Amino acid sequence: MSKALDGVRILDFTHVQSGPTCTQLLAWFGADVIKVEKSGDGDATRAQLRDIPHADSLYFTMLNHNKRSVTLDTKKPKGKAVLEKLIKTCDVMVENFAPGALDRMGFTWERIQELNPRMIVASVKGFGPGPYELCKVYENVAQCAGGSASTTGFPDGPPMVTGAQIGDSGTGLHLALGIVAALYQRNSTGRGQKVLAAMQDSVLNLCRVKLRDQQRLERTGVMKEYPQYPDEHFGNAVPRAGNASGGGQPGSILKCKGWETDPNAYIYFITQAAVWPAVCKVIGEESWIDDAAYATPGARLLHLKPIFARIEQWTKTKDKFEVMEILNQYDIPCGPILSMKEIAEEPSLRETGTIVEIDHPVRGKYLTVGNPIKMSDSKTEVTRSPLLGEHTDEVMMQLGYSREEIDELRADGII
Ligand code: CAO
Repeated sequence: MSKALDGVRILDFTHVQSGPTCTQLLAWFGADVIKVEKSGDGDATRAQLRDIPHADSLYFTMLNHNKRSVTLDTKKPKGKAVLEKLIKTCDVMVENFAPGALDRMGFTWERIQELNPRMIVASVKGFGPGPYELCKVYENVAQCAGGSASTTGFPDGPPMVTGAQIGDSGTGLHLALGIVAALYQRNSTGRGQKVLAAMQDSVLNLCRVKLRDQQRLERTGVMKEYPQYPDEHFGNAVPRAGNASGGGQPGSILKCKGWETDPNAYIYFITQAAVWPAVCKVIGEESWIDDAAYATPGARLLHLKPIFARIEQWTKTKDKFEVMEILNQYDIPCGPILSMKEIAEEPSLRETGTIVEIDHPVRGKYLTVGNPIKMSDSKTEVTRSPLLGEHTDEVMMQLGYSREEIDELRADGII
């Protein structure tokens, strides 16, 4: 079967997490992704958080599937000459070096344009143009600068980062969309262009509802679905809302049977207005259906804490899967808090290819997250990540280098 991005060749100059997640997605859509790494150690993540001596780490393997790996010293003149050939034969260069690194290497936008006017140059940077544009940035810096940390956590606690890698993987996802759009535009213009996804911007994009709330707060001085309402004072910035729902339907995380010993015996419970009578029936509070204090969504906002406390009395009598089963009979939206262990073992996620088992020649079998985007005409087959430099000779030959030239470049420490 053909793939959506068949024929697209990516010069993957990315490292760590943000850039590699982007190029991995493009590879899953069928692009030929050539990862260029420093000879010697390659991408630093190959050796980070290692669980098996001498084997590429899970950090690396889980971000670099379906790619080819080439080692190349792009700071030496002979290495630059190889990179120039790659630029001439690729459609997209993706990079997430520290600001200025590509220019210092001699590959400015103008130089790349000279070599290949159709080349799309896609970059992840920590910040867009402005006071912080030269800063190096990792995941949690982006979460803090993008509005996520100040709005995550409990009202009486410090700002909090989330386990979801919205700064790195989130930005990679944004960049991938920019690349695909630029490829589409190139069909009509014939030209490449620069694509920038800044981590701060991407996090902020994912925190859009909190900028909504900032403006609501400034206009009305209160947000009735937040846990601070009605008893506490709102300051001048969006406060942390604990586990309150970010939308118009109040929700909370509630204990289920076994919570005393199981840290994940919880369920997210949403008191959607349309099913309020069903909620009352399920928890045994049928009088609340017509009681003026509870009958309307507006009235309930004054009593969310006691309402969720009463619902929790009920959820505590059942395990989270029983709660889920019962609530779904009434279309009451809810979600069990699943541990990574439960997710890894979930058969339906294996069947859809969302969780995939991969065999690696050095580390053996491991689990990874497959392509979360499913396409009917471009199926993803996840293949293992490349060993460092595994495809150097193959790619060099495709670029027209002879066996002797390759051996000479290797002897010179270029590849
Ligand atoms: N051959 C020779 N040199 C190479 C090379 C190659 N194949 N590939 C990279 N290099 C060089 C770069 O040119 C750079 O050299 P200079 O500093 O002399 O210009 C050097 O390697 C290191 O690049 P770096 O500064 O990007 O790497 P770092 O480990 O110091 O910083 C990071 C890492 C992530 C903080 C930085 O790259 C960054 O801020 N990137 C943008 C934001 C980003 O993507 N952050 C998310 C990372 S994922 O958590």
